[in-house]
Amino acid sequence: MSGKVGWYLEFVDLSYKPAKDDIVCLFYFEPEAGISVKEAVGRIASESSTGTWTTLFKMPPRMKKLQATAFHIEGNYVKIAYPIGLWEEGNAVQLLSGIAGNIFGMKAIKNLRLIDATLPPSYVRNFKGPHHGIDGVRRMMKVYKRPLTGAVPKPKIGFSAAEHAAIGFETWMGGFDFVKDDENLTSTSFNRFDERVKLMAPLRDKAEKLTGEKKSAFLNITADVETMKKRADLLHEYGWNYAMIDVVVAGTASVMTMRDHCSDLGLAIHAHRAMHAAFDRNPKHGLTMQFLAKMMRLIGVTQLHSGTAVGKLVGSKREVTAVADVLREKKTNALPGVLLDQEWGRIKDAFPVSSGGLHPGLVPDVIDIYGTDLVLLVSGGIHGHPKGTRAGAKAAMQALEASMEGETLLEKAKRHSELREALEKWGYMKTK
Ligand code: CAP
Ligand code: MG
Repeated sequence: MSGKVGWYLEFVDLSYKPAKDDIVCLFYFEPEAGISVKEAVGRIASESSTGTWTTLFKMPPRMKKLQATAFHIEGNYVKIAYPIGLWEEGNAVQLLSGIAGNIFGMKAIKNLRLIDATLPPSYVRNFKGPHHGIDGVRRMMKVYKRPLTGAVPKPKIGFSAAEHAAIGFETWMGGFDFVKDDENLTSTSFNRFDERVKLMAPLRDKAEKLTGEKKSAFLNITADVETMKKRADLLHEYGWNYAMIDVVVAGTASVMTMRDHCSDLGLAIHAHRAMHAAFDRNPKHGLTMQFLAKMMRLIGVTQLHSGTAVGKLVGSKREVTAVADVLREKKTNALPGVLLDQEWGRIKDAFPVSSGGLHPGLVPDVIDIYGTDLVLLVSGGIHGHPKGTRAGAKAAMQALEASMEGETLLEKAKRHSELREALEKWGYMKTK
C-alpha cells in the first residue's frame, strides 16, 4: 500500500473555538483496541459530517467549511462542532441522520453515546416547538397549580371500546383529568379507535357535568401518517383536545407532520416514548433521553414521558431531572456529562410525564423530584385499589393534595379512607 489512506485527523483541532452558530455535540466514546483517541474522535466528526473512509482525489473548497471539528477531549468525552451550513433548516430528521446516524455502527469505535447537543438560535429559529406550552395546557384544562393527572385502563390492552370507556368514566369521576390509551392500543378488532372516540365523548361530557371539571383523554392515533391525520380529525370532531402518538416508533418525520396537523385542529400532543430504552438504556452507547426530549420539544410535542426514578422502569433521578429541565426550562446550563447549554428562544415549554409503576404511596417522591409542572400518570396504582378505580383515583388525588400541602400521607389518610386503603395495600413500595 502506498500513500495516505485516511484523513480522520483533519477533523480534530484542539485549538478550535466553536462559532456562535455551530451545533456542538457532546459524545461519550470508547475507541476499539488499536485506535488512538484522536483517530477515534476524528472518525466520529468525519462520519457525521463531510468525511469518508479514504482520501479522495479532488474536493471543492466548500468542503472544508462544512466539516465538523472535534475540539475538546476530556477522558472519554468529546465535544464536536458542526458548522450551521451542514444542516437543512427545520429538518430534524436530517440532523439525526448526521449526529445520530452511521457513527453508532463504526467498527473503530467500541461504544458511542450522544449525550446532548447545543442547538444555536439560528437553528432553533426554524422550528415551531409546542403549540400550547405548559400555560396553554393549563388554561385549556383549567388546572392552574397542581400536576395534571391521568390513568390508562389496565391491563393495557384487551378491553372493548365500551369497557374502556366505562373505566375511563370511573377514572374521571375519581378526580383525574385524563384517561389515556396504552402504547400498544390503537385500533384493534376488539377495540376500534373510532368506536372508542365516540363512546368516550358522551361519558367525558357527563363526567364534566357531574364534577364541574374539565376532562380529557390521550387517545392513541399512532399509525401511518395519513391514518393519523384522519384519527386526529375524528378527535377534533368529537370535541377532544389531545391526540396521543408513540413518537419513537412513529418517527421524527411523522411527528413533525402531525404537529402541524394537530395544531391546526387545536389538539395538544401526548408523546409516549415506547422503544426509547432500546437506544438510551445502555449508559455507554446510543443516545440519551435528554437528547431525545430536546428533539421532541423542538418538533413540537406538548408533553413527553420522562420517567419516575422510583417506579418500575429505568431512569435515575439525575436523568429524570435532566429530561424535565430540557422540556421545561427557557435555558439550560451545562452539567458535566449530562447536559450542554441551551437557549430555547421563543420555543414554548413542554410538560414532562411521570409514569410507570406509580401508586399513591410514591406520589410525594415524584412531586419532590419534579415539582408541580407535571403530568402524573397512575394506572395500575389506581385500578388495583381494593375498592376499584374511582376510589384509586381519589386516593392518588389525596396523596397529591397531601404532597402539595406538606402533609404526610399517614396524616392525610386518617381523614381519607381511600388513601388509607391504598397505603394498606402498597405502602411506600418502590415498584420493579
Ligand atoms: C404505565 C404504562 C406506561 C409506562 C411507559 C405501562 O402503567 O402505561 O406505558 O409508564 O413508560 O404500560 O407500563 P402503570 P415511561 O402506571 O400501570 O405502571 O413512562 O417510562 O415511558
Ligand atoms: Mg403503557
